[in-house]
Amino acid sequence: KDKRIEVDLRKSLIPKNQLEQSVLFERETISLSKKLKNSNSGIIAEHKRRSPSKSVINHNLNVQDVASGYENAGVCGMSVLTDGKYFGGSLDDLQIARASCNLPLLRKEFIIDEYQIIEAKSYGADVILLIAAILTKDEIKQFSELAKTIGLDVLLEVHNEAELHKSIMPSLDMLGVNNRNLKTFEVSLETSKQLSQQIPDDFIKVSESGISSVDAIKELQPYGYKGFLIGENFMKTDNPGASATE
Ligand code: IGP
Repeated sequence: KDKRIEVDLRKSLIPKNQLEQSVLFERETISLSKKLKNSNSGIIAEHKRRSPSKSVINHNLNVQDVASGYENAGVCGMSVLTDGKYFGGSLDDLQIARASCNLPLLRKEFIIDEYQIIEAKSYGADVILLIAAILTKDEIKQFSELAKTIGLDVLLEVHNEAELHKSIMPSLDMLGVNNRNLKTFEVSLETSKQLSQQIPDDFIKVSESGISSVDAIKELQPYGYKGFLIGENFMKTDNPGASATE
């Protein structure tokens, strides 16, 4: 409900057609799914200041340094939290990241309205996240088709079999399995392992959350995972880029 109010407010401040005329909206996007397909350690490194499960992760870094650090580390893509209420992020963070690196950027947000997809592109994103737990099948279809029309990749996030089965459709590029249980905040890589066989081969598989070591990546690769979304483990250090290099 808060998101609804927030989105409606922004919509009245900056109408959609104004976003569509922005310089970044015209920019040619970079495909994260194509990059992951051709990589063998597909790290998507996240900028995350705080989270509901951990509260403060890191408040002392600026987005420029994090973005250029991740790029120098050779990661495949960067995820930028734009949600303010729970994660302390903003659209400014996304725009600053865009100006600071040439990595494909994922707008990490609770998307509930088409407006946020237009917004994602006009602030420099290449990829959007859609969360199956908060969307109907029709919304997933409508939102992912819009994203594809404007040249954005789509990462669809699931937590369980029911969410996965309602979501499989051709307008998605990547299927992400979130290892964090949204109710208990517990993380288990078993979630990724269990759901992997049910994800058709034409989608790039991404494992999200709770990945804290190279060993975890090695453990997940045999299950077909090509992408690994890592936030806290990098952001809790003084130099996220250096931690992503290891
Ligand atoms: C990163 P971690 O455990 O490495 O910090 O997790 C990412 O997967 C997590 O931030 C995330 C998320 C989300 C955040 C996954 N899905 C949806 C907000 C909304």
